[in-house]
Amino acid sequence: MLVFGVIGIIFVITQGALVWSLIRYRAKGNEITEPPQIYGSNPIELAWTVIPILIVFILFLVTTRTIYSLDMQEPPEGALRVKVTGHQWWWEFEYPDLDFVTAGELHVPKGVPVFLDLRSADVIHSFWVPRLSGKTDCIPNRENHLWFQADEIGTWYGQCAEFCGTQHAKMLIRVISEEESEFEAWVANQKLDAPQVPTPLNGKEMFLSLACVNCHNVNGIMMQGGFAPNLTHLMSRDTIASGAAENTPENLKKWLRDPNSIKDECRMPNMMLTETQIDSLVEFLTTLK
Ligand code: HEC
Ligand SMILES: [Cu+2]
Repeated sequence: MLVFGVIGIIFVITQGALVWSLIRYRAKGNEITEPPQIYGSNPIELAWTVIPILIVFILFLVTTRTIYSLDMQEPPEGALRVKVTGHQWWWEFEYPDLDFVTAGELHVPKGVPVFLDLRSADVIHSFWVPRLSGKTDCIPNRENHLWFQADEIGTWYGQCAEFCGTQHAKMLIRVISEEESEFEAWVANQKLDAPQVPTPLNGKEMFLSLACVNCHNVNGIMMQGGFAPNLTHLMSRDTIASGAAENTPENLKKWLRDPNSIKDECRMPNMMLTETQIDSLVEFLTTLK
């Protein structure tokens, strides 16, 4: 507001002088006379050098103070902490104080500061949800920080903002801010192991028998992966592959038939599965509520 006030006053003075000169010195009739030309008034030269320098100096002081207060390196009191890891081409969200991990969609409670530790598993990515905060890079072997607070309920769309390879454009972010109680319910569910539901088509056995488990973790069922999105509560997400497609059984089938059909060259290989295998896998995946 201070900066706005200062530039507002300058705007009114300069534009006022301009308009006043236009009216006061406009040509009358056909007579064109040049107004007096004045050179080298020391007091005036001095004034319009020193005053702008002072103004710029004050603006510099107040903006650096604000920049430093935004560039917070320690979480503010009561903040929710999330470790964000950028992968080619998906986002991993770990809640260290709550002890679970998810992917693609970041749930936060409304009105609570969220403090992010930003890292990368491979190349440089950049976390950017424009309506919540500025962008901050995720750099391998380095930890950057970012914090934001969503004061309204809603879904806030974001995007990796540092070119990171072929599927950079499909490395989307969704931040879902919800009422405290809804968030608590979501957390309680995320902390649970995968539900043990019967799968008549042998979906679970199929999943365990294939290479899926080398990359994906499903808490309570198989924990030797970790290079790929944790699937324990896959069905609690609205989208798959970091926003590349809606999370529907049809899209899961399409994904398993060939992940490249949704996200070309992505880091999940085409597993050359048969339709029977796919049906049985999707049966299992859709139990992961
Ligand atoms: C070589 C490692 C690897 C193997 C093997 C693998 N996946 Fe994946 N999977 C990935 C990666 C990496 C992604 C994320 C791709 C992206 O979004 O760019 C992924 C994404 C997914 C997703 C979307 C998850 C989400 O939250 O968006 C599902 C579902 C999935 N895989 C299921 C499977 C199943 C079922 C199998 C076994 C048939 C399997 N995957 C085998 C690496 C693997
Ligand atoms: Cu990117």
